[in-house]
Amino acid sequence: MTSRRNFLGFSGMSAVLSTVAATSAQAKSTATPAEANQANKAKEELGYNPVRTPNGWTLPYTKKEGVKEFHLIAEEIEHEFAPGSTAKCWGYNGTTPGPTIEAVEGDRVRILVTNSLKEHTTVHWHGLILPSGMDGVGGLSQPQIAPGETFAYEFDLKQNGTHMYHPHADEMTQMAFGMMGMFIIHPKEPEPIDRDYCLLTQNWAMHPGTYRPDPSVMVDFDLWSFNSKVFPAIESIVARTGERVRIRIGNLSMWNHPIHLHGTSFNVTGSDGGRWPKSAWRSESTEIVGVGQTRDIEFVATPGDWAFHCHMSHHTMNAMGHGIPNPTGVNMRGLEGKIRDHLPDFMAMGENGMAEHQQHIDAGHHPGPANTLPMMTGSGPYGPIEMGGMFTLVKVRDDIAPNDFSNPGWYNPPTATIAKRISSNPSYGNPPRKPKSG
Ligand SMILES: [Cu+2]
Repeated sequence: MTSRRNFLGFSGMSAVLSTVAATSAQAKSTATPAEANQANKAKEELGYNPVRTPNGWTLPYTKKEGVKEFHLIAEEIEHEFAPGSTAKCWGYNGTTPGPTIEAVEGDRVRILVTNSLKEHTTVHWHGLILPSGMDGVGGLSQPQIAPGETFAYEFDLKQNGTHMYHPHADEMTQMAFGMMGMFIIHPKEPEPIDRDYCLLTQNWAMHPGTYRPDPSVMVDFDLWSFNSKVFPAIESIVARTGERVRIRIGNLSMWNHPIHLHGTSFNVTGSDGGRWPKSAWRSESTEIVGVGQTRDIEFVATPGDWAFHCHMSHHTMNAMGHGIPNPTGVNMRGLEGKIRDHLPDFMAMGENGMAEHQQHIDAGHHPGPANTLPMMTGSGPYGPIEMGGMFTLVKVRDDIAPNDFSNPGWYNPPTATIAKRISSNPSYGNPPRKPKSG
């Protein structure tokens, strides 16, 4: 099997190139006007503004004698991270992440869990205050749910906030394969939020050329995702100018993620402890969401296309190499022919930095392993964006209808507000440099 490490070693020093053309089109949101109307109706009927799970969905429930009953089914699924990379994953009700569960503080919920896997499982309700026997730790708080069995969890929701669910049975494998979801509990009193989004972070060891995540990997991951998708397949966060937007971020991955939003100073306003009192809010542009934590950020939308991403720069890349010789500054031109005697596919790259990789990918130069995304993907109105992984866009426009979540396309800024070229002469101007001492 080709591992992430040795694959890069032979393919030309640094980048993973793909047989598939880089996906330049952005992920389209699927909301239609009919759905928008439904969302409005839902808001009135529900008494809260439902969360939107980009690329995901919310689990419907039935009300039985005052209890909200949900039904999860744990199962193997075919999952696409972005066009060009699919895998056998495990999830709930046909998706990873599983559907978002949404309810209101004070509700009594019954959650049926059917196990359609070939090994046992449980579900732990991460962050919820509940009876010990409902906590979902296999062997500790309950017998395991054997293949084919259905268990019922039932408890009162005694809090509000941004929570998660995941197995507490063969966790290393089941979570590495994608079994996780968000559990949002709204307060009884509606909150002054216009658009409420939730994103769950995860990492995947999808080694180049393979079709199933590797659960044994601890640090050297290939894909970094929001709601199990990687850029450019992650739906944009859409808002109308002036709206108050909340993004709830949960982390069930193996790394902490410093989540950064461009163009605004957001407030960190909540967590699994609910919406904090204003005195506890913090103004930030980057907030670390630690493993096992959730964080809510809120901001007032300002027009533009704004990058929203993890600030670990390797987490905004797809499959790439670690621990290989650094090619930057190395003249490889003489070397290329000699190496091709042994490795006909070898292409020297990276002498002047890594940006040329996406150009090679877009030009279709260098076939990489099957089912493997390029390191950098996605193009914007001015060229390659050179991002992948945990990267998406906050798209704010003046003319977006309430509850319209469809992708408005690229922002068209006033001409006077775009950075522009004023010289192509490398000796232009006289930029000051710090004088050499001594
Ligand atoms: Cu990260």
